[in-house]
Amino acid sequence: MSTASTGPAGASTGPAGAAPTWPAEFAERYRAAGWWRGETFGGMLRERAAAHPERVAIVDPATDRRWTYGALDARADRLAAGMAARGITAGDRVVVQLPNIAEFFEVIFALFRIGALPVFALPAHRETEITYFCRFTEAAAYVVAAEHGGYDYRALAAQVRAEVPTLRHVWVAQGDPGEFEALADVPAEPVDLPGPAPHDLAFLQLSGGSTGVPKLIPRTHDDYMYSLWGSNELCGVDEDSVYLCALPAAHNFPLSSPGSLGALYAGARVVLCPQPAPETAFPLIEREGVTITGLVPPLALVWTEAAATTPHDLGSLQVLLVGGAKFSEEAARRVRPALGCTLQQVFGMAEGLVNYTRLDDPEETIVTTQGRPISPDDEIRVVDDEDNDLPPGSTGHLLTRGPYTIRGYWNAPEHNARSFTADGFYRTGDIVRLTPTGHLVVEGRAKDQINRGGEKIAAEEIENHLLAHPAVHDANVVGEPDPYLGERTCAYVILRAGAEPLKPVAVKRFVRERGLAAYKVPDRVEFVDVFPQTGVGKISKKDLRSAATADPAPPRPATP
Ligand code: OOB
Repeated sequence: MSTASTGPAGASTGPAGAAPTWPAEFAERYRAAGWWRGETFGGMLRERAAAHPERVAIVDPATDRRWTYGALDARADRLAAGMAARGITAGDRVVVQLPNIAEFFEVIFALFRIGALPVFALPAHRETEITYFCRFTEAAAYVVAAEHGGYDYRALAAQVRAEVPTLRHVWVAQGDPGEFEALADVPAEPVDLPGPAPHDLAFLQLSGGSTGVPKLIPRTHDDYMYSLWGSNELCGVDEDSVYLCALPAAHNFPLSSPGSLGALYAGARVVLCPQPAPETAFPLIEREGVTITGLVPPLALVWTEAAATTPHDLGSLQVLLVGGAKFSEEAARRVRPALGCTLQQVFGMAEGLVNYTRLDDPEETIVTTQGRPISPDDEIRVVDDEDNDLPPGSTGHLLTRGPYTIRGYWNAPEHNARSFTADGFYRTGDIVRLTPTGHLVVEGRAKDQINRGGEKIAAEEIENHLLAHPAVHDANVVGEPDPYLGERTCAYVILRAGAEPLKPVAVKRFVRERGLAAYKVPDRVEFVDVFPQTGVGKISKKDLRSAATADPAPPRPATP
């Protein structure tokens, strides 16, 4: 793997890998300030297991398993030994696509122990996305569950393996492994592994993105660990906390804000929720005494409604984190009365910066803002289109730099030149306003992305798939308001002259059959003759968005 500097000026490439990292003076500052504690994930788990081996770390209700810290630690050692014996070494990439099952943690801690890098795919990803992740990262292995949600991941793995020559192993957790090796057969007698250094890369997270293909986000042990303990302090997570992981475990929000990894850092308990509907989550909250969890806005709405009639006692719940997309003030006001807990808004991004409303903020601040940064060293700039700082209180582009915000994507020099300023600020693509108390209010988005109830869709990615249809001349994808999801996708399509007329459903099927996650299939397809243009003749997405909003599709029941 090349370690040449690939980033903008102001960033340097260290031993962390093929991505720009923090310049030495920043790294020194963050260490001196105590933000970077010099810990690794493997070492952290070892310490927690030594301190309280018998405390329960992971509860997996679907299979009725409860792993103590001692058990998780020992399992990670054994799995690391087995993976190492199969040739997985430090720096190797391993695509991990697991549902919310205990093996997720066994696998990632085994990889952390080796210094191999999990690449965090989501269960919703399909052939197109997984093939891309495996190919782009030259992944050595791919870990799946046999089946989940009625979908056979072995069939997906067979397709991916046929296309990606670097993929030496597919390991299947739970169920019949088919033609592949069962994850349960991999563990071996523990061996001594040198392990990574705190400033090394720990894993690659996926960007929500606004480009044709997702970018990969390189996070180090030092920086991510800070976002965990920093979050724990602000969310009141300590060793008596019980965190319910209701969203897909690999997403940055339930992983680290403060998430499952924050809970493990604190020596607390993680309860894995197989799916986030109240029927599944509420009995678990009651049974396990859950104290804190995180949801995207559409789910938070469903929970507040369901709480009114539930027979389950939700009294243990102290904090509900809501983030991933804008939570409306009206919905935010309903949380405390309905669920009897404190709402904490989270405005975060897998690239780094995470903002929280504070538990002791006035209720008005909690319901009207998206919080303020974790760290005193998080630098926030609100700028105009030319990167000029705007007067306090103005609405503008959010740029940020800090001790847990990346300085560049993995192996993406061209994107990096665009997504980061010369002095290392990340261009979030979010339009925000800063209140006098230093809280951020998210006012909109400049990036060409649809935020479908917290799931991010890059317009360009879907447009490229639409353009692959032989009857499609041109396509533009925009977001339109949705009462439940916040936004949903609308594809405007111009057909080729003389092409057979198409039905919207055929276009949707075409996109789905290209092997994409279901949430990326356009909710609505409209055929048009021309696209509106701007003064200089560019296609005006702004006008398309207004058209979609002015002439919305009829409301329909939606799923997040
Ligand atoms: C979280 O991470 P990502 O990487 O999936 O998405 C980041 C983007 C932000 O740039 C922003 O556009 C949007 O999602 N977003 C919000 C928001 N939280 C995220 N927009 C409005 N209000 C909010 N509260 O989504 C994520 C990562 C860590 C913690 C929480 C969310």
